[in-house]
Parts: sequence; C-alpha cells; structure tokens
Amino acid sequence: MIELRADLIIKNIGNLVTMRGSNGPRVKEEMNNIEILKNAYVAVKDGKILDVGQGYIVDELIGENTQIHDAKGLTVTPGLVDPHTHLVHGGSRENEFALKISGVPYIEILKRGGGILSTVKSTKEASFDELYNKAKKSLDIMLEYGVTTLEAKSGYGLELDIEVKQLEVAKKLNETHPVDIVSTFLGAHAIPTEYKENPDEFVNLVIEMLPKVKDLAEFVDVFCEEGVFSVDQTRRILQRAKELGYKLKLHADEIVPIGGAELSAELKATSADHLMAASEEGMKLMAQNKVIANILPGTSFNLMKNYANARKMIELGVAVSLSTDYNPGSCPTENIQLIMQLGSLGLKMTPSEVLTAVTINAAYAIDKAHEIGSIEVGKKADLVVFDSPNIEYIMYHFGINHVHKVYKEGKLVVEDRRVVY
Ligand code: IZC
Ligand code: ZN
Repeated sequence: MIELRADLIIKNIGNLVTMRGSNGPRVKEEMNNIEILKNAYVAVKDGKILDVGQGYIVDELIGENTQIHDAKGLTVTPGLVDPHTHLVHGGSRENEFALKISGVPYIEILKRGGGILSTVKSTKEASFDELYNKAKKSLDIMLEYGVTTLEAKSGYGLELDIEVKQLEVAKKLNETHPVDIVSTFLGAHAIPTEYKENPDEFVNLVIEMLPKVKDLAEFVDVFCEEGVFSVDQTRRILQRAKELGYKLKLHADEIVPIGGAELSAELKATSADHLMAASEEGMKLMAQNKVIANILPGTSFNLMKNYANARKMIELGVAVSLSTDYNPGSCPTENIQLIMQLGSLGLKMTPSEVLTAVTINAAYAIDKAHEIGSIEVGKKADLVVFDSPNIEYIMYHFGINHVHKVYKEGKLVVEDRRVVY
C-alpha cells in the first residue's frame, strides 16, 4: 500500500502560486498566466510535495504524526531561485563608491586595477574560513528573503588554487547550509594585470584549468564584454568547456553589444545573463535556440544604467529569469525581493511574470527544474509564505522583506524573517 500520510500539511493558504504549467521554460503569455489556487493546502512527505489541493483536506493525508501549520490566508510560492550570484568573495568595494557616483564607468575602474581585480586581491588574502563565514552570512540573508536555491560563481582567483578555494567554500556551504548551491567556474572573469599585453595566454591558462575543476562545478561562465573577454576568446573557452561536459553561461552584452547574445545561441548555452545592450537579432536567436535570458535589474539600478529590454525579449519568445547578481561591485545586495520589484518597476514585467522569472524559469536557468521551481507532486518542498494578501502587494510595497516563513525540503528554516535552522 502506498503510504499517504503527510509529515506536514500547510493549510489555509489564501493564494497558492503553484507555477505548474507547460513542460519547459515559460515563454510569452505563459509567463503571465500562472496558476494561483485559493483556499489551498500543500502536503509534504520526506521533504517532497505529496499533494496540492483546495478546500477540504483529504482524510487519508492526516496521520498521528502529521504536523499541521496554518498559513492564515497568506500567499505561498515555490522557494525562490537566484540563478546568478558571485556569493563567495573576500572584502568589499565601498572605497569605489565615490568614483562611481562621480561618473567613472565600471570598466574604467577595472582598467585602473580596481573593480574585480580589487576583489581578486581580497579573495586571495582571505582564508577558507573567512570566505566561508562571510558567504554564510549572505546566504542566511538570502534565505530570509525567500531564496532556497542559488547559483554561485568562482572568478575571484584567476589562478587555479584560489578558484578551487572559492569552489570548495561553495561546496562546503552546499553541504552544511539549507540553501542548495549550484556551482559555476568563472575563471575568465577578468584579465590579470600581468597578462594585460597577451590576454590570449591567459585564455589558454583558463582552458587548462577546465578539466581540473570538473568535480567542483556544473557550469562554466565567461565575462564576455568589450575590454574583458572578446567573443572569440569566449567561444574558445566555452567550446572546450562543452566538450568536457559542462553546461554553459555567459555574461553577455552587459555594456556594449559585441555579440554575446548571438554567441550564447550559437553555443546553445543554458543562459545568457545581463543583456542590457543585446541586439534584437541576438534575442531572436536566443529564442530559437532556447537560451534563457537571465536579467539582473539590480545591476542596472546600482550602476545607474539602462534596463534590459525584457518586454521585447518576452514578445520574441525568450524565456526570462531574474537574479540578484549579488557581488561586491556592480550589485552588492542579497535582496531578491528588491530585484523582483525592479523587475516590475524597471523592466515593466507584471507581478506574475516576475514570479515566473524567480521560480520556474530561474530553475531552468540552472538546469534544476526537474526538482524545484514549482509546487507539484514529487518536487522538493521548498516553500515561501509571504506576509502579503496577494502577489501584487509584494511588488507594490517595495524595499522591505515580505517573508513570513520559509520551508526547505519541508523543514521550517525561517520564521518571522529570521533563520531558525
Ligand atoms: O565583482 O564586479 N560584472 N562581474 C561582471 C561582476 C560584475 C562582479 C564584480
Ligand atoms: Zn555576474
């Protein structure tokens, strides 16, 4: 007999945003037409969703040991997914803040040896434990804002040992912290000063690192940008990565439209990220090749730049996800809800589209949609209870934390906006 008794039932859910729908990343009107069940419940067993229903709770679900939590009419969504972070790093860059607001561009600060290269220095100097403790503090904040899975990149080593140190920190956090972490190798994040005159030599070095970090990373990413890595250099690195069995991501067309979106389509990358300057042709190719557009509006806001053309991408059939880009330079915030609000206020996405972009489409952006991103039977019971009567309220009342509770694989890990795991 199938054991139907639940370990936990969350009942009296005012609005249950399930994100159930077509099989695949959501595009066009699918992003807006999301399923929201009224007066709903979710049953959990062994950390997975056992049942989703409305109204009367099926008797068979309730056993002697079933815990019942009352959601008091609030809004419940799948655990949020943040598919682009630079979680593990040393130091901070507030010393560049005055330069930035005086108008010195992000790439110019990097050219002067600051920016990413400043964080490379701090990351090199930091011990494993220092990196771990700093990243853990950020992970707790992210969890308190509703994130239950995220992607974390290396990229502040630019030499094998330090890249490995960063990836090992992410691995240990994945093992010890409730938030699940998917790792990406971003060895090609900046050209070290000593390779300034012959960047292709550094590209060769990154290519040599690829097989050595295979056990520590699922994705490979490159900062493809004018003044950083060219389209040709990015192609060389990512083609080799693909041969080795990695999945691909690109920092593409963030500042100058050099053809990053087009390259992501050519390589059939899982996602292309940023895209503030992407061409319409690039977007069309992304749609055809099913590359997810992972947009990072917090970076536009913080760099005081334009927003990506999300409306055009949605119109053309590109699946859009949203992410914090949490990093010490262009977007020092862990607050995914602020990113969601910027998704509406900056990118003109509807609250439903935003929810799609931080749940199911974000899960596809890290190739984890088979286990997270929606509330359906068999998936992980990662759930957020928002202290809000509906999803519009989350986008409307901005800059605060709306989370009431977070469940990670059926376990209560945040209560009254504080971690309790
Ligand atoms: O540390 O500035 N854009 N890489 C590409 C970043 C931002 C992270 C940083
Ligand atoms: Zn980034």
